Order: sequence, then C-alpha cells, then structure tokens
Amino acid sequence: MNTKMEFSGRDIEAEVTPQSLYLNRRTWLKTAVTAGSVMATYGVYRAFNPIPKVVKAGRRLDGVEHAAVNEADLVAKGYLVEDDLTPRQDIVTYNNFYEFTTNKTAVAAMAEGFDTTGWSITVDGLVESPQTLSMDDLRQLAPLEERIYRMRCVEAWSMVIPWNGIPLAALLDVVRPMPIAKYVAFQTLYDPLRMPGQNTRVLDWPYVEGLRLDEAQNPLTLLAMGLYGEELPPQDGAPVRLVIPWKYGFKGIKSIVRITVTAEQPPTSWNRYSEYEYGFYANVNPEVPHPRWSQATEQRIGESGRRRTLMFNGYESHVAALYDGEDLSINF
Ligand SMILES: Nc1nc2c(c(=O)[nH]1)N[C@H]1C(S)=C(S)[C@@H](COP(=O)(O)O)O[C@H]1N2
Ligand SMILES: [Mo]
Repeated sequence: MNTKMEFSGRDIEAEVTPQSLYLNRRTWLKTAVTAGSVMATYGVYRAFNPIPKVVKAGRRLDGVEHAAVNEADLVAKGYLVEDDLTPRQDIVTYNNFYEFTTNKTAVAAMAEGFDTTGWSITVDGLVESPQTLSMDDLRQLAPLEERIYRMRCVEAWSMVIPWNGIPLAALLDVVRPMPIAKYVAFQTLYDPLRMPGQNTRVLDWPYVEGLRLDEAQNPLTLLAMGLYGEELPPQDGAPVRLVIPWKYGFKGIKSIVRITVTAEQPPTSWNRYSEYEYGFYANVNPEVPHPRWSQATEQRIGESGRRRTLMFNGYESHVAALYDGEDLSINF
C-alpha cells in the first residue's frame, strides 16, 4: 500500500508465534467432528492461545450452522481450507484498518470500545426493494455459516481465518437488483469521532469498495459478522464486513453502512489512491507483480518460510469462469 504499510519482514518476525502454540488443523477437525460443535473447538483453541489484555473476547454468536460437518463437501465448495488456522490472537492483533491507525499492531488498541450499538446497513440504488437493515434483520436473512478461508493481503502476508457470516447473495436476493444493475458499491462508516484515523488524509474517506454483480453473488462472497464463533472484534471490521477470498484483502471492506447497486463501475479507495498499483478487480494473481514487489510468494503469519501464492488464492476452480476471456494482467 503506501510506503509506511509496505510488507516488512521485520514486522512479521516480531509477530511470529512459537509453532507449539498452534492448534494443528487436523486436531481441530477431529475435535470439531468429535464434539460436534465449534464451541468445544473454541475452548480447546482458547486453552492453547491465551488472549492478551488488549483483545477482549467478544460475545458468542448464536446459531452458527454446524449441521453440514461433511468435510469433503465443504472443501469441494471452497468453504473449508484444510491449512492450519491462524491463531485468533494473530488475527485480532495484526490488522489493516486505516480508520483507526496505519500501525497494524496498534489497531486493536485504537479500536477498542468502538461502539456499534444500533448499527444498520442501507441497501439502495438499482434495486426493486431498497431497505435499511439492522444487525438483527441481517441475521434473519440466512443461517450463520462458518467459512474457513485463506486471506491474502496485497502486501504479501496471509492468514487462514474461520469467519462466521451469511452469503452476500442472501442480502441481494432480498433487495432484488434490477436487470440493468451490473455492480455493487460498499461504504464504511464515516465518523471521525469514533474513527480517529479519519482525521488524517491517508485515504479519502469514507473507505469505499466495489464488486461486479456476479462476483457479489458468488457463493464464496461472505458478509462476515463473526470470527472464531464470536462477534467480529472492532479491529476486524465490526459489526459487519465483506470477505472475498479470491481477492486481495483490501477488497474486504470493514464496518459497512451502505451497499448501493449500480450500473457503472464504482470507485474504490485503493484504486483512487494509486490506480497503477491497485486495480478494481484485485484478484490474487502470483503472475502479476505489484509495481513495487513480487506477488509470487507470501508470508503466512506464524510460519517461518514463505509459501507460493496460488492463482485466485487457491479458489481458481470456483471463480475462474467469472473472468473467461478477460486479460487479468491488464484488467487487474
Ligand atoms: N474500511 C476499511 N476496510 C478495510 C481496510 C481499511 O483500512 N479500512 N483495510 C483492508 C486491508 S488492506 C486488509 S488486508 C483487510 C485486513 O483485514 P483484517 O485486519 O481483519 O485481517 O481489511 C481491508 N478492509
Ligand atoms: Mo491489505
């Protein structure tokens, strides 16, 4: 991103957690299946990973879907990556959320106490049924699912995160995009009193993002309201953020207050910041280097070596058809 936020090996070094603290993915699955609930899994996880003072546990989410613990089915759909989970402690203490600070390891403290009471999302634009939904309304739209996705930041670090949320498609179904609709635009809250980083000009505020309508309707595209079975902590985008696992992390806009269906491609914050560095599509592609660094490999947080980055972040079989016949190096 900007020079301050460029990937730095030293930052990551400081974040490395001893391997012994990690809950092995296989153990996790066995526990999940044996106990039949994410709750039990979480208890085991927590025992291995004490939470530092600054990062309080959130409220447990009720009603996370457990029924479909058919692992093969989830893997086949792309809903479950079999890599080891990134420990919750790393996910909630290493963040990009410029509305609070550009210092990744200070976001959690800066965002602590961010008040999301009475939150709502307004959905408008080219839809038959525009509406404003409370968090309760959102929760009524579809059962909360667990999705274990790879997350690949454009800065070349990555994680594996167990999100809880609903498909964005469930929301779009309710508002019914008009036939002329082609894109979906997203907006983060603008409130410099609650988001002190908005008093700086590091980005134009509010943070905005966008997807093509078919991308937004893809079953992998998630409106996340939780992680590790708890409400999203502020630093990860409380109370509701987007997760698009085949795209670079900056597409995953946090703390969303407005979703607008449009006919024209909407502006996006990082593209406005530097159009040659951050395209609208931002599909993870190891063959298209960022102008200032390679995207061929990544640092999985908590691992020592680097991994090869996968085309579409490993979701190629699920999403490549969305881009048939398009030149992904030009239309990046
Ligand atoms: N509103 C908003 N959304 C945002 C950002 C941001 O600064 N502001 N950062 C993005 C970037 S660059 C990344 S990598 C992810 C990080 O999500 P995480 O902190 O939950 O891992 O959030 C994305 N969403
Ligand atoms: Mo990012």
